[in-house]
Amino acid sequence: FISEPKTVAIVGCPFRHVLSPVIVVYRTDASSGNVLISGGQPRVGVDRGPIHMVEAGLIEQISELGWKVKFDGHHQFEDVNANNDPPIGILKNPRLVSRVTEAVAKVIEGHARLGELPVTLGGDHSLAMGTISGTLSVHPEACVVWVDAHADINTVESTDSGNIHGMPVSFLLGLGSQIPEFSWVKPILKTDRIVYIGLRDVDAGEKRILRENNIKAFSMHEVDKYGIGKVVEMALDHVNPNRDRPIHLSFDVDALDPSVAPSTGTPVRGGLTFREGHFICEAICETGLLAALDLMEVNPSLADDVSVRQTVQVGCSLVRSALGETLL
Ligand code: HAR
Ligand code: MN
Ligand code: MN
Ligand code: MN
Repeated sequence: FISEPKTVAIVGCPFRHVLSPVIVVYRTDASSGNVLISGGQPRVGVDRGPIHMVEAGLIEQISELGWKVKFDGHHQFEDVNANNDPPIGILKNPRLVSRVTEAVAKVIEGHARLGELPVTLGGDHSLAMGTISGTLSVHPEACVVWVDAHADINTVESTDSGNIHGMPVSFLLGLGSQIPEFSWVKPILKTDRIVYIGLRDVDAGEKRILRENNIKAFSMHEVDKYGIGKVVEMALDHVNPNRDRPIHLSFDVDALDPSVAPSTGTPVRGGLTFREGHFICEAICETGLLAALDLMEVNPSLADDVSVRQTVQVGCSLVRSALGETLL
C-alpha cells in the first residue's frame, strides 16, 4: 500500500494535560511560523519536548535518510479553559484531551490519505487516541505495536489516577463505559490488532482487562527470556502474521530504561536497553509496512539539562531507526 517511502509529516504535539492542567494557548514559533500547542503553563520551555527534538535537527536528519519531510505545525487546536473543564468521574481535563486528540486524529488522517507517513512527537500518550484513530480511518486493516512500560488500557471504571494518558487503548477498543465527551472516538481497534512490548508497570485492573480480552503483551520478562529479536518476531506474528498489514508504531519513550531515557513523566526501572529500543524500530522499518509513528512522553521539564539532551537525542535516534537509518 505504501509504494515507496516518500513523505514524512512531522506533527509536533507538545501537550501535557497531566502535569499542566491549565489552559491551551497557541504560540507562533517566530522563526518557523509554525503554530505550536502548549499546555499553557507560565514558564516557556517546560513543555517543549517535541520542539526540542525538532531543534536537535530531527527534520534535517530524516531528510538525510532520503525522505521528503513536511514539518506540519500549522494546525489550530481549540482552546479549552481548564476552569470550564471539571473532571468527569475522576478523569482529568476530559474536554481538553478530547478536543486536542480529535484535532490530532484529523491531522493524521489527512496525512495518511495523502500517502504520507505521519510522525507524531508528544506530548502525552493520550494523543495516541488521535493518532491511531487517524491511521485506522484510512487503513482499517492496520495493526498497532505499542511499546511502553505501561499498558495505557485503564477504563473509566478501572483508572485510579484519572490520568487519560493511562487510558487511550481502552477508548480505541471501546472498553469500559462510554462518555459522551469522547463520542468522536470510534471503537475501531480490535483486540487482536494490538500487541505490547516492554510492559513492566501494569495496574491490577489493567492485567485483568488484558487477560479477559486476550490481548497479547510481551513484558520485560519475555524480553529477558527470549531476547528482543524473537519478541519482535512473535509480536508481529500475532498482529501481522502475513506481514501485509500497515503498522502503527506507538512508542512511549518510558519503555526505555530510565538510564537511557530519564526525561519522562513516569519512569520505571528495568526497561529496554538503548539497543533493544532501536532494534524494535529497525525491525518494523524492515517490514516496509510502517504507516505511522508516535514518539511520546519526552518531557524536558522533568530533568537536568544533561538528562534532557540525552532523552531528546534518544528520541531522535529512535525515529531515525524507524525510518531506515541503520539498515544497510
Ligand atoms: N497506569 C497508570 C495510570 O493509569 C500510569 C500510566 C501512565 N503513564 C504513562 N503512560 N506514561 O504510558 O495512571
Ligand atoms: Mn497538514
Ligand atoms: Mn504510554
Ligand atoms: Mn508509559
